[in-house]
Amino acid sequence: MSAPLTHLPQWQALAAHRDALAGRTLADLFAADPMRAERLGLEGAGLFADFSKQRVTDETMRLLLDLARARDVAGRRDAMFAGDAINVTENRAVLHVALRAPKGATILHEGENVVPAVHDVLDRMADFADALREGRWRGYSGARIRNVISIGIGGSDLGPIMAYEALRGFSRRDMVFRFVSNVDGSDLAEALHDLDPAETLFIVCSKTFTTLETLTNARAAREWCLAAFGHEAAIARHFAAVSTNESEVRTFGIDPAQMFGFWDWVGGRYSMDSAIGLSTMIAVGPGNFAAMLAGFRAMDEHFRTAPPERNLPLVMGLLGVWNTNFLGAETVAVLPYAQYLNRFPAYLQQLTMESNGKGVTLSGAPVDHDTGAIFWGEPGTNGQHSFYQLLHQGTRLVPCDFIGFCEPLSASADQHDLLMANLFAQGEALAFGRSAEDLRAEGTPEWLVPHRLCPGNRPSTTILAQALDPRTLGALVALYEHSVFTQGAIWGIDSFDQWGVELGKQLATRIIDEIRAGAPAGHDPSTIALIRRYLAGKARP
Ligand code: G6Q
Repeated sequence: MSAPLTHLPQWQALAAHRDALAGRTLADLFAADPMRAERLGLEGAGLFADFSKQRVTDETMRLLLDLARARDVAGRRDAMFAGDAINVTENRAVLHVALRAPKGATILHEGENVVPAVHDVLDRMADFADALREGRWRGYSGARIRNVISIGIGGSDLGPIMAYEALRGFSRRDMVFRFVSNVDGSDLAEALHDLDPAETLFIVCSKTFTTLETLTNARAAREWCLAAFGHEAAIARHFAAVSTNESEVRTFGIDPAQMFGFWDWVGGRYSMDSAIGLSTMIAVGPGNFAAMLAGFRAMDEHFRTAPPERNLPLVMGLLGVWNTNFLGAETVAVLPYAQYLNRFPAYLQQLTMESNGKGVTLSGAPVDHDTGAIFWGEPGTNGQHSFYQLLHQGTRLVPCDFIGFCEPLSASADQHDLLMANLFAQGEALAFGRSAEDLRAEGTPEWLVPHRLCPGNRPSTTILAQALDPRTLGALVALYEHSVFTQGAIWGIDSFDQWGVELGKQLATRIIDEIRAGAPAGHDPSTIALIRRYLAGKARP
């Protein structure tokens, strides 16, 4: 792996192939090969993905798979499943796949099978979730718990909130679930403003239990509880913790009996299926949580065993490399046609951008190519009435991931048909556009033709599943996890660290002291002037 990636013959073959393909549009590719939709439709773990609207040919796929072989993606995948310390900069194993391993499986970490411990925690979570759902777990005053507030940030928040929203249709409708992450006090204030402390349980989710935002919100929540009950003993009935750090959990005052653990081999953004998903389990019940884990597991197995050319995450990851490095796309739009997936793009932003937003290789050398794309998106059809204009006629190439489901969860069948018709229409319009000839034939005046023309040739993937149920959600998340893995393996970067977020944290810690002292110092002139202006504004009556 020492030669720079772009010097590899497999990379250069792809670059030459891209040049040879130049000028051939998606319309040309479909005209020459009407069967491509069949060949480029892949299935796995209950998901179907149509890759035929990507700007590739069989030759592109062959060359991409050559690249995957040259970069030993399969070997690195096996190393992940074997518990090797593939997070090299933190010297850690990356074993989120163990979180969904079945009871009885063996996954070794430093010689020890971690699966029994995973299932012990899952069993404890299930007992606690059932006790809450059945009203056996009562608050300090004896009232039934009706509100669950999850406090966490980043990987300890985005997964739980996304999963809760996604599976709302499966959740307890007589309970309230809210998620607080921002250190902006208004986040907690809004979450609590209409709640009765006697009926409210806080789950403090923090792997390290030292994160400033989470601990600040947790302390404020504690004060809110103490103000209501006037007694420390109330905390034990109204707080649970999810963490790897038992001593900090104790110091905070949460009884370890209500602590649910996980391990340093679970990265924050890969933790929604660990105890970090406790709020999800309380909302949807242990049975549905187990179904979600089964979905994750099915995709893990597919990724591990499916042949490369039929391997969904591998192919999806490789197509991302193709779009980023060979077609020059800078972003990926994630467009779920499911309102319940409204937090899915935000979840994916962390999964993809914190994982693959890296500028050096595993050995510390600067990369000589682009890495992770910018992920963004909104549920369809809302996005159609805002930013899709740029997708259709703008100057940038934005590959899109459309996600849709055959069965509606709550909409009437008719409304669901309408929703799905929009999804199919968008993929078609992006790929094939609208020609000047068509417009003229329709009677469009000549001066308006260039404005109405849609050039097409804009790539997309459409992911279709039967229904947005727990199992499908697990499979969908695992699909993106392993696609991110594939890209990281091709680029030769560490997809599992996140050093870039440290600097801002360190500076903020310094600046808060300076704000409190009213004396900014040691920053650039712009930052000093901004802090001074803030201090002056704050002092104003
Ligand atoms: C995720 C990151 C990061 C982390 C948060 C919260 O991969 O490491 O988003 O999840 O900073 O950290 P704690 O769980 O330790 O509070």
